[in-house]
Amino acid sequence: MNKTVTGGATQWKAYCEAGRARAEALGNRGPMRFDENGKLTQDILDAYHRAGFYVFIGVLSPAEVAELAADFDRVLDNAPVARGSSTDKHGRPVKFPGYYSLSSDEYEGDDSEEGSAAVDAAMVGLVAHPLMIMDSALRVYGHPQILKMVESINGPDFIPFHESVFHKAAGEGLPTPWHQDGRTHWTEDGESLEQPDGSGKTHGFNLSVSWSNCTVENCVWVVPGSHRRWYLAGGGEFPAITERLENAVPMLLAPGDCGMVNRSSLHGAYPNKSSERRVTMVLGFHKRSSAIGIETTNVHAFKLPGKVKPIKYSEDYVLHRTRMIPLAIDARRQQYPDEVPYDYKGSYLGEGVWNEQARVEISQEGDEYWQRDITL
Ligand SMILES: O=C(O)CCC(=O)C(=O)O
Ligand SMILES: [Fe+2]
Repeated sequence: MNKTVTGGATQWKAYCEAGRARAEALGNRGPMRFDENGKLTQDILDAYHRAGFYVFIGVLSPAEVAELAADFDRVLDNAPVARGSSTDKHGRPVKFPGYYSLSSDEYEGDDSEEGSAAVDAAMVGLVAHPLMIMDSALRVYGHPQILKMVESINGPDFIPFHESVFHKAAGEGLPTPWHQDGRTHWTEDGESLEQPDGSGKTHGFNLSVSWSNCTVENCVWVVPGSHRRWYLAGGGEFPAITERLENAVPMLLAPGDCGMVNRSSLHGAYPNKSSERRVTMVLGFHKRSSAIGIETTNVHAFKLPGKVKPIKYSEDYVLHRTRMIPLAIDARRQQYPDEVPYDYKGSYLGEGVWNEQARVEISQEGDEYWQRDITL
């Protein structure tokens, strides 16, 4: 299957440089470009469907990047001081307890409040459901260019998936194991139901919106073309992240760039041992027709990843969750009155006006908007 490259620091450097050269040669990066019908240009669509990922450069303005970074650093600063703690290191209440994925060796298995290891920001590996936690993230979710791009991939009737912020701290960022996210739309033999041109049922995509430098050392790597076949078919397995796949390509992003990965692609991240942290917000969308009536195991509709529940997606479930799209568009309109907002044509339930009442409604304990996240 995949050939791997092994060795110490020198070989790792060489692997990274070879990966960078493959990334530059792949022809799947550049600014978002649209044709006269407002659709992504065909060369971009072709490159995305061929490689299974695409890098859009310069999507967010430096001002918006700065706002996201500052907002996220406030969230990090308010992380619980220790596992299970309801206060942060400054003694303030944690505004969103339970939404921080905290990881370290000392930390694992230590569930007690007393005697638990202190948490520092570097131990926060993920913050779940940022639309509720960061207004800047909600505004990105309503970004007109991003949504126009999404319409080109999924058609106008697109619906939400799930959102989170990945934080790979400098020097100690944990790896993301090699995996394919899509679990529903494969044949028995592991062939992709998604057609080479993107038609048919799809698993959607993850869009990594970056407000940091995603370098060869800390970024997500993708195996080009791997979205056509499921590694788990016929009792198969994903490679371990200790395996440096010879054909993998780093998804290099500068602050303000967005990397779109087909959820059927094999992707992962090596441990971040570099001096630069990586922060990326992952958001995504599905075709409504790929979700309604589908039975699967949901792994996203929880405060934090790690749980599973069987589910069949009803129209009502999807209509409720889809309200987050017009809400985000409206939140963005209020902050950027000179921008032409995206005109969402899909159906949803509830008011599409962003205000304090909407904020209360989407964060109602036990009925938060993310309780209807859509795993495919
Ligand atoms: O950012 C990462 O390291 C992993 C992201 C990922 O797996 C995804 O977006 O599906
Ligand atoms: Fe993934």
